[in-house]
Amino acid sequence: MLRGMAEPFRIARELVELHNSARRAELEADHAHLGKQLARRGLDVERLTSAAQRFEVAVPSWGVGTGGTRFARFPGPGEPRDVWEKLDDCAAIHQLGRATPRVSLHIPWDEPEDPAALASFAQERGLAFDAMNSNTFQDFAGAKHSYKFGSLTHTDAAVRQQAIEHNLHVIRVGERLGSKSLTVWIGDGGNFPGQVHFRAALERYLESLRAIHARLPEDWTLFLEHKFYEPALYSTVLNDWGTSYWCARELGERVLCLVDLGHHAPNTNIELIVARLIQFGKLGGFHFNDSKYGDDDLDSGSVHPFQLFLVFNELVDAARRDARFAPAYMLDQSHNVTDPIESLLASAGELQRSFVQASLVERDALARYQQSNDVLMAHRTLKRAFTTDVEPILAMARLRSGGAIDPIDAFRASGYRARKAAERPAVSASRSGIV
Ligand code: RM4
Ligand code: RM4
Ligand code: MN
Ligand code: MN
Repeated sequence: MLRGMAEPFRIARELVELHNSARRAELEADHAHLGKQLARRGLDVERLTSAAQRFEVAVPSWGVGTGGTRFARFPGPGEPRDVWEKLDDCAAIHQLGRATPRVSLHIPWDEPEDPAALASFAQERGLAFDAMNSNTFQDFAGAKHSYKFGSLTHTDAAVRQQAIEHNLHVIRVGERLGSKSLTVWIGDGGNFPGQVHFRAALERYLESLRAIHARLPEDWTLFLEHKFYEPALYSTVLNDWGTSYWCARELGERVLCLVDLGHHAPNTNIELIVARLIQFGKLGGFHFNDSKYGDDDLDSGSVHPFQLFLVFNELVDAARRDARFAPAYMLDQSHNVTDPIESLLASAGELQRSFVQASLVERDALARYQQSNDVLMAHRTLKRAFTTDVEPILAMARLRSGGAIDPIDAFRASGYRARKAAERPAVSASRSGIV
């Protein structure tokens, strides 16, 4: 780590204050006006603003680097070159948006040589660590066995053992960072009919997960992340939420399902899956993103904002019924053509927006319309919440939490990216990547 030559550039507090002072009066007027409108519906704008202030979503360490497709990657200027610089970017995101105090690390992409040093580096920047992510979907230099034909479900026990040990290593790193959960996503599956014995592969998955679960620290949670295709393009081992649910149930109480919005076929009713997993007590967390065709190609809320709202509608409903309900929220998206910091700021804001809109749903009225089969009015109840412009609540939440009223404007005005481009000359092999 070549750190310490010159202090890296940080966005000055005064810049954020200047930004806010130019916008504060208009925001106060808009917030007060929205407050009056919401009061007519029996809603308290102050409570909603505090709820928005409490909303948190973790950012993925890999998300601050530019992503790519299987055709090409077009690196952006000033990209972070190591985990330290990634944390600097995550700190800038949290400084302006105030909704992302935790970072989710991918090992070995962001393997810290010294976890204790990384933990205090993060703490100095007001950051902590969220779920750890293991990576057995590619080969790394020095590995004895290849994952070309699978990892935790490989036909060869020695390969499975290597993948198990990797996950245990990730847990150990996470313990030193203060993380409390491990997310396991594998690329295992088949490209040809006949290649994989479906049931035998799932048995091997369970056996490997049992070995990891046996060594899970007592206060940790294990998240199983399903995905219906890619990199395996004919079948995957943990292909859908039903399989994930069954495995989580077989494995034990501290094993929960994680829903990545991009890991379903187009048109899948994801909010219904969310409701089912809540009902069965197995919803552990989310990877948020959006997509038109597949996986994490697009930013949260950019193509299907109504779907995002409907997902949060289930989450808010569940939280009202059970105060302990608190799934882990993470962003997991590939930023190929935008500045990753801007995309992450915007995406965290989109989640917050959906959360606040879902909090506006008049649930007693909705229950009455459902009971009497008043279909149109039930639907309109949701639409009324969804079509409310809650931006003044989001902006006020940021202002009150010490962030920027318009974080993307403030980010651009700060000149952060240009400064980083000067500070961080490109290196040829950046380890940040997302598929
Ligand atoms: C594209 C398209 C082109 C091919 C590239 C590599 O999807 O099919 O024809 O040249 O892939
Ligand atoms: C996968 C999956 C994992 C993520 C990797 C990079 O599709 O979403 O959660 O860690 O991509
Ligand atoms: Mn994911
Ligand atoms: Mn994905």
